[in-house]
Amino acid sequence: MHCTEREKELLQLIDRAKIPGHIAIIMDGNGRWAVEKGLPRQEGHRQGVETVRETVRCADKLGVNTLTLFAFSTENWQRPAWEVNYLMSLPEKYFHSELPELIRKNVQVRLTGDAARLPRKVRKAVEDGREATRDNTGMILNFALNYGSRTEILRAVNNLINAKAKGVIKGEVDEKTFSEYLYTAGLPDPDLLIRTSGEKRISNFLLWQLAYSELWFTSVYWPDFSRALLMEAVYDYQQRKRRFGKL
Ligand code: V0D
Repeated sequence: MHCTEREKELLQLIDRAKIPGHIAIIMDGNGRWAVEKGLPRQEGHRQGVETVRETVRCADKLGVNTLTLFAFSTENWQRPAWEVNYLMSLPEKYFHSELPELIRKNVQVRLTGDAARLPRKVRKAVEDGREATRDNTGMILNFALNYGSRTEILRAVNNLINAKAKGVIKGEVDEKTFSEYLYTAGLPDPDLLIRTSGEKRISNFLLWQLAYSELWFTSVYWPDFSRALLMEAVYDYQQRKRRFGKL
């Protein structure tokens, strides 16, 4: 693999014993990347998939246990139909090119979001990817798809109310029990949240799970996100943790 000087430097600087176990990423700025280059928006999304490919490889190499990628929010349905249609072709394209490598690398694909309300074609692609990697024990690659955090929390509340009525749970609901009713049941909370494209918001992403996460923002658009930036984020995260420990 070809490495830039900064990448080599970061590989030296990063403490392998303190890699964030769970990194979550809001992959923002694909449309703007394309428009600013005079390209159609879908060209940004297409390039965004390339960045997903590289980011997954790099996270896996660094020894990240869980990588969550925010691919499509419940609000994204409000985009023009042609753009939504194009986005909905991406999971299938992604698995067509990446599934052999994911299997070889022992990566397990997971989904976070309301899969039931995705087009059948997308549900099938995602289900096939999940099924093909279900017994893998390496990095968890978790796609947030048709995801909204408030909806997730309300769904948990309603399921808890039903469980309570049936006598499945007794006593007061604690944080651990509540977590088990979220889409992310069984996953650790993110240690590090990365958002690209200069926006400094959480935008209805993992509201409960991000309670104690370190936040890292870059003005770089997602298609230009790189191994070097992922490593910068990890390095920055490690500096913060060290300072926190000394307080
Ligand atoms: C476009 C940047 C991978 C964000 C990344 C349906 C916008 C590329 C997936 C994917 C998208 C999702 C689930 C899965 C496998 C792959 C993806 C969407 C958009 C929206 F199981 N990239 N990607 N999904 N983009």
